[in-house]
Amino acid sequence: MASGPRGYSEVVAKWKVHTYKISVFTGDIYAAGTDANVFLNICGDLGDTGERKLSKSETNFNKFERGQEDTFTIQAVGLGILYKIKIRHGNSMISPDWFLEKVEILDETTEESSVFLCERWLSKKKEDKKIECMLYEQLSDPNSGISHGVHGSFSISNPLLSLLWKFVML
Ligand SMILES: [Ca+2]
Repeated sequence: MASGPRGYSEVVAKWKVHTYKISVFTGDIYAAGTDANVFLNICGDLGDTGERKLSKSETNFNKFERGQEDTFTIQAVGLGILYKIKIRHGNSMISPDWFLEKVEILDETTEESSVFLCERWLSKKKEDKKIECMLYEQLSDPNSGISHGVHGSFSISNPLLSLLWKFVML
């Protein structure tokens, strides 16, 4: 196909399927666990996964229990640099309230990992009574040198900023 469109290989690269390893950490505090369904949407600068249900934990039969790490694998077209996730639960079952510590996502194709701190309740009864939240990437990109490092320590050392950063809600 000598007359094929230019840039074809870049298009293929962008749409190549990536494997994302998702680790969900439930807080180690009283009644932190949930049996409700949990849904996740991962957003990168090239696109998002759409909402995916986290159904089968690869590490635990009963997922999202206190102090646990549950891992899931999903596949999606390359999302680019991950900067935001949206996570929620369906508020089903007897005690759906969930204290989500953090979510870590590893792009197995690029070997880049991203951390999304939550450290709050997703509950109709606690804190702001929301069961969904938007979390932004907090840690600096380990591959990108000093300027990101400065940014990272600034956001940690400034309590107000880190609080705002942590609780950016829908
Ligand atoms: Ca559970």
